[in-house]
Amino acid sequence: ASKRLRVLVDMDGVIADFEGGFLKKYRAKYPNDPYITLEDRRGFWVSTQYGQLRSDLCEKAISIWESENFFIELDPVPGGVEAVQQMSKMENTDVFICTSPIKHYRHCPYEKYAWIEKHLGHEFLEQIILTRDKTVVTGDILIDDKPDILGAEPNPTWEHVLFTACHNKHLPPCPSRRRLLSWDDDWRSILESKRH
Ligand code: DGP
Repeated sequence: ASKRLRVLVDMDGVIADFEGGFLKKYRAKYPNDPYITLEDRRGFWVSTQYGQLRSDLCEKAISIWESENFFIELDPVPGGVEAVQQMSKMENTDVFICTSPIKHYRHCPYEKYAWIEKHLGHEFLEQIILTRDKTVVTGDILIDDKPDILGAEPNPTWEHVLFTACHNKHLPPCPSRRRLLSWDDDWRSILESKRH
């Protein structure tokens, strides 16, 4: 006996494997340049860490996700599509995919729609929120792998649940922030805890 629960689910790093797709295409395009294994990734911004490795690698990294077919060809994160399907079938639950497109807009926004259609179905196109500022979107939960989600609204309505990714798994534990270690983790309990 309560209102509907609104769950916002990030795309890259949460349901679409941005890091794995990036590394595979970077190594294919630049086979003679150094790279950072997923084990050694630190920090949300891939281009920042590549630029620290060698300054010219920053723009080489950027060239990968600005390329046609980068976003549409990302593999699903294990269990992510299934979890989103299951939560969207739950009673009194609305699920939205809340994702920030890159500013090089030639391919990314189109391919994000195409990825959702391919993996979640045509009906799920109704559930897409493309925004560079997630703080102005209202919801009960935001499942996102980015540690710091800031924007125009200093007090977002949602609780940010940090989804574990290669770049954030070494961050010191923060008692006030809940984590999902993977889609095998207990996301159902987190949803239920917000239904009051
Ligand atoms: P989101 O996961 O919704 O917060 O979107 C962030 C996007 O930025 C996602 O497509 C991954 C991408 N990204 C990762 N590293 C970098 C980077 O170093 N520079 C830029 N411009 N985008 C990056």
